[in-house]
Amino acid sequence: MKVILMSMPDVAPLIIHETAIHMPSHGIACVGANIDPQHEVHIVDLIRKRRRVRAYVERLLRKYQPDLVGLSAMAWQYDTCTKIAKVIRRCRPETKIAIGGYHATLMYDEIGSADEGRLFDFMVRGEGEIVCKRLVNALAGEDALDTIPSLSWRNADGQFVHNAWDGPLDLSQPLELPIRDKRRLTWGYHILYSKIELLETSRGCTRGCNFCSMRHMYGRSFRPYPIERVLADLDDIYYTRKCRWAFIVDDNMVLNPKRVMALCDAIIARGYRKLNLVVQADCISMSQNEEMVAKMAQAGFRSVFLGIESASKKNLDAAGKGNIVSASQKAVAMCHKYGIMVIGGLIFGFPDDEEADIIANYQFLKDIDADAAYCQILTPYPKTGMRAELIQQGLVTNKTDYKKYSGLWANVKTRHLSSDQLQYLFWLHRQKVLGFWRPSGRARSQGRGWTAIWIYIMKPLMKRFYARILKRDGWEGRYQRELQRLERMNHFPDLIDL
Ligand code: B12
Ligand code: SF4
Repeated sequence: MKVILMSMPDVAPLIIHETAIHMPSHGIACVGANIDPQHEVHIVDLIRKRRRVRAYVERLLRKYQPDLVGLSAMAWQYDTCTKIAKVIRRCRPETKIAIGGYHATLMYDEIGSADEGRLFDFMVRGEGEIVCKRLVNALAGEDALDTIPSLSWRNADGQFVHNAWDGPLDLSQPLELPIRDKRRLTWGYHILYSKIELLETSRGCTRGCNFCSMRHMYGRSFRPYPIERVLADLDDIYYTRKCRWAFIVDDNMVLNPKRVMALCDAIIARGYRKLNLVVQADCISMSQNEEMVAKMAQAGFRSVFLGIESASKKNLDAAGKGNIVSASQKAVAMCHKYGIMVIGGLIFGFPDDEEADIIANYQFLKDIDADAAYCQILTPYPKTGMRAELIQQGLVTNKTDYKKYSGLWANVKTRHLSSDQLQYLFWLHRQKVLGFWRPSGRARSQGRGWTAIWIYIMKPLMKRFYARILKRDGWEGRYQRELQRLERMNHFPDLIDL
């Protein structure tokens, strides 16, 4: 069988310009690697082909003539996913199409009964390594569709049959390392123009944030990979791919500090030189475990995405996070003490938010001296507890257009702000309170080249450019330009009219 797995071209630049970070999709790399070796597998990250998506996909289909194309999509990429499925149907009707990833897992019932559901032959719910491996074997006549857990397939009447889920994947079993070799048809992945690869040390999270999709993906579980397997994966990144930056995609790596310390010890013992690790972490674990943070710094952790979410206790309660305000302050201070850069994640648009809360939130990020901001508007992702609550309170203003569910757009209102006001104030106060990015000493030491370009060339030019626009059009005019830019960002001209 010939298989191509694709991730979508849509981007959501919540930290920096959309061209500054392009990382591969770890999902398709893991799924593809575990398909049996007698089949030919290729993977494609369409973020590297954003200019002429349709032409590129058609070229691939003609060249590789796949029997199966697997598409991976989050909620906000589903619209593009259906368009790409249409391109495949038209160009190569004999190719079977499977959809996997977050949207298919959370919305399989709805997709299966909607018109556009006809575009897909299979849906893979949850983790895809074993399901997709068995699906490909079944298409080759060596397995049976009705026995593959978590697979949705069509019966003789064309109706989807949803095989039951059989629990989260056991990560202690032998699983192939993700694809990073020539089976990957796209390349050029980078974080601020340094080559980057992705690494996974665990899956799942047991915390209860009610805006997060994780519980419905994997159940409330935390499953680590064996440390030897993580090291083999890191060796592949460091020695075989000669890559010095690795982004750890774990849902919440720091949940078990003892294990993190054992992992760091193993990485330190390996003696990788100039290794830079980036990870997402929660504030409680980081603030309570100084020894772990110190070890992380020693092992090469340079940047941490910290889920601060809000400076307001009432908002944190609404998010199911508990009061983590002081934990956030402590976690940032702790990271800084050991030279780790903090990208502070904030969420805006909780039910009681007023303009003053938006200002206070940005001010909080500034006061705790986060090195960069990762700010998004509260998004009612499908099947989350937060979505149910917000709908019940009449606060969701866009329930159906998932294309806008990327964190950049206001799909909710608050009790005090309309959706449009929230969108505007979210943007306005970021400009007013945070202003243009001022790289800290930590950021400068991690990227002397690009921070110098930013400080001495880009920033002065942009400042002058925006000052002129501000003078001519005011804040409102500048905002309208920004909205138009965002609207254009994930608009793929050759996918229209499908
Ligand atoms: C790492 C990560 C990031 C990294 C980026 C990594 C990257 N490659 O670009 C950063 C921090 C930059 C990021 C940004 C964003 N992220 Co993010 N991210 C994650 C995280 C933590 C892990 C994703 C991952 O790689 N997992 C490991 C791989 C192996 O698992 P996987 O992708 O699930 O794939 C498995 C299955 O889904 C399935 N599968 C997947 N695709 C396919 C396809 C086929 C054909 C098959 C058969 C199976 C299959 O099999 C895979 C292997 O088991 C998740 C989850 C979480 N806890 O928050 C969120 C998550 C995916 N992100 C999310 C979102 C919304 C975003 C952003 C839009 C902004 C935001 N709000 O944070 C941006 C968009 C980035 C972009 N592409 O432009 C959401 C998606 C929600 C949804 N319902 O759609 C999640 C679930 C978090 C949440 N809010 O709940 N993210
Ligand atoms: S800590 Fe992160 S992964 Fe865990 S539930 Fe909260 S947002 Fe989701």
